[in-house]
Amino acid sequence: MKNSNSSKSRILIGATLLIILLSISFSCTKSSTNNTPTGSKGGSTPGANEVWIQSMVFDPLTITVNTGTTITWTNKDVYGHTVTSDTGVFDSGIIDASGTFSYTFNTAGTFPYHCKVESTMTGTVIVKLPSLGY
Ligand SMILES: [Cu+2]
Repeated sequence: MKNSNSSKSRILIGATLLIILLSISFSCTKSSTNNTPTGSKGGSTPGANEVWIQSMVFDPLTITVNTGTTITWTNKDVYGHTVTSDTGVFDSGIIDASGTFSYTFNTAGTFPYHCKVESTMTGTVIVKLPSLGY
């Protein structure tokens, strides 16, 4: 009688521990999916290879990438902007609010650009050959 009681309570303790463990692992799973996203996926800062057009500023002002990289500009303002190469390499045309423009940089070099709507808005893309790692 006493024996069966204590084994019951042992089972109860085991079940309680299991529930605690499960809820801990559940909350871990939850927090990992709640990781702060970056970039246009919903974060508050531009992600890799992204430039945000925000408050009439290109953010980051200068972005450095390897050749072959596609950069995406996202217009976070409520009015249109352009991403226009100073040397005629690329021109987005008007990017509407929440619109994006992407360009793949296959040639190394420095590419200054501006916004045709507000000439005070300027930015620079620096494209480098990938490091060979030795
Ligand atoms: Cu602009």
